[in-house]
Parts: sequence; C-alpha cells; structure tokens
Amino acid sequence: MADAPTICSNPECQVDQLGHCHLGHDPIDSCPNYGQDEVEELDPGDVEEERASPAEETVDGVELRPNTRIQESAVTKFRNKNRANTIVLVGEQKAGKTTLLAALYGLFCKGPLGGFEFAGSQTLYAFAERNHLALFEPERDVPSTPRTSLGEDVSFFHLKMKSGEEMCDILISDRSGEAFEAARVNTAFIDRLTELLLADRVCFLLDAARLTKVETRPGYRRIFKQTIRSLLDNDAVPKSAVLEVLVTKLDRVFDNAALIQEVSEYESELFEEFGILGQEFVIHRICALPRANVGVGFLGMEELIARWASTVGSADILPAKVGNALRQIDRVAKNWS
Ligand SMILES: Nc1nc2c(ncn2[C@@H]2O[C@H](COP(=O)(O)OP(=O)(O)OP(=O)(O)O)[C@@H](O)[C@H]2O)c(=O)[nH]1
Ligand SMILES: [Mg+2]
Repeated sequence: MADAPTICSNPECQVDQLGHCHLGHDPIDSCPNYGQDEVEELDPGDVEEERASPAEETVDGVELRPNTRIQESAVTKFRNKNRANTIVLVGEQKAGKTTLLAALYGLFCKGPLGGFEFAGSQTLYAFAERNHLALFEPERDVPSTPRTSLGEDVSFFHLKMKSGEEMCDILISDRSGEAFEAARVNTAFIDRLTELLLADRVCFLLDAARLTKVETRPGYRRIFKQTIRSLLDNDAVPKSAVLEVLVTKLDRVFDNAALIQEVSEYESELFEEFGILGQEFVIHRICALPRANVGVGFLGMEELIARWASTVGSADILPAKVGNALRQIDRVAKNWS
C-alpha cells in the first residue's frame, strides 16, 4: 500500500482513511484524481529493481531468483541450507564451459541421466536459454553459444537430482574464459576468481581440438598447464577440492587414431605433473555437443553427473594445522633481545 498523501491528488479527499472517494466515485479507481500522484512519483527503475530483488523468491527459506543464474552472494546462503556440491568450471575462451551446462540441461530434458533423475532447478530459465542457443542453427560455422562476457560476474547454475531415494543438489559456476586467461598471465587477477574458494571440485576444460591442431598445439599445451599451475601455486583452490581435467570436444578428434594418441600422451604428462601433488586428480573425456561426429554422442556425461553428484565428505571444521610452528623455547632468544 502506498503512503496516504500519494493515493489521491485531491487534498480534501480522505480516501486513505475513510476508504471512499470524496467526490463519490465508485469504484475509487474511476476518480481522475485517484492514484495520480502515485503514478507521477513512480520511478520506473524502482519497478525493475523490485522485480529483480532476490528477496522476492524464497525456497525452503532460501532467497534465490528462480529464472536467472544465481549470483555468488546467494550461493553461500544456499549452501548453508542445502548440502550442495559446488563445481567450478575453469577454461579459456571457447573451451566449452557454457555448452557443457547447456548439454546437461538438454540431456535431463530427455530423461534420466545415468542413475539420476532431474528433480528441479533454481536456474531453469538460464539453463533453457543456453541450451536453446547451443542448439540453434548447429550447422553454422561461427560459435553458437553466446560468449560469456568478461563484464559478467561469476554466476551459478543449480541442479537438484534424485537417485533412488536420495536427493542431491549441485551448483555449477560459469564465468568468462577471459577471466581465467587474465589470471594466468597476471596473478593479481587470481583473487577475483572467488568461486574457486567454494569449490568441491574444480574442472579444467581441455579442448581436444585445440590441443591437437598443428597451429594451436604448442601454445595450448603450455598455457593449459600454466593455468592449473598458477591457480594451485597461488593457493586459489582449496586443498580438499578434487581436480578434474575434462577433455572436451572429443567428437572433433574421435575418428583419428593419431590425434587420440596425442591426447593420451598429454593426459599422461598432466598426470605426471599434477597427480603427485597429494590432491585428488582425475582426467575424463567428454563430448557435450557431438556436432562434428554425431556417432560419438554425449560421451562421458552420465559418468560426469555421477561424479559431480557423489556425496561430499563432511566439512572439515578443524583449524588448519600450522606448519613449522615456533616452540616457546625457540622464542626465548627473541623475547630476550
Ligand atoms: N564440436 C563440438 N563443439 C563444441 C563442444 N563443446 C563446445 N563446443 C563449441 O565450442 C564453442 C565455444 O563453446 P562455449 O561453451 O561458448 O565456450 P565457453 O568456454 O563458455 O567460452 P567463453 O564463454 O568465451 O568463456 C561453441 O561454438 C560450441 O558450440 C563439443 O563437445 N563439440
Ligand atoms: Mg561461456
């Protein structure tokens, strides 16, 4: 209800208190003075802002916007209420992050994916939009998925799934590949990748086509490792998070044994370098859009969803151990000096 003075522009009218029009108009709306000030005072921006307010929507007491992506600020609230696995997608521009999200939605539209049934999503509209754009005119040469803009902050997609009697929630982050590229060359940008700190699983997307193409191969082999290395060396990834390399766009190399061999060799190199760090490190191959070779199908997607939905361990609330802590006796000399 608006404030009393804004209901009617006639100063003698007491419609806000008496409930009837001073000039006898019935219904009240038919009075030309009724609501005029209110209309004049309306700031169209407010209307939009109100509609966009996350406070409008509550699910299980959690404030979320159902039809857009979830902003990072809402993720913490969501995770406080729901035991959700958080998956962070990392990959340079056009690696296939958004297409992977679209494919997950598209596959759930057709039915269960492996042992998991779709049970709901707080980001249905955003999923549907991406799926539509990924499939829109799939024959054309230019990328069909709109590039995630650097101006956009990270946002999260939500999936609720059912496996037998068990329900599980996953949140998957998406942000522009440019942000990861910037962080690779300038560590000052790593702090901006705030979603990494929330990650239960960090998925590095490795573009199989780019990895095996003669023109791009040397540079890409190097920068892919550099991205992982810079995030790990700068402690941007929680030690508890699983590191997962997703070799994407398998449809583009599938029929060529030499290219597959190259992929395998690079996978071995990655294992040698990152598999020994004490953090769980896995590599899987997927195809999220079998455009170049329909026969490949949506490779590895059932296994992917099973991994992403796998129960996360209990949160470790113990304070982290301090390495090389000074003993009191070591401090004596310092205290005396
Ligand atoms: N053939 C094939 N093309 C794919 C696959 N996955 C993604 N693509 C294509 O790769 C291009 C880039 O995919 P996106 O999903 O937009 O990449 P992104 O990582 O989100 O890129 P940014 O938003 O720029 O960070 C699009 O043209 C997709 O159609 C795949 O599995 N196979
Ligand atoms: Mg994208």
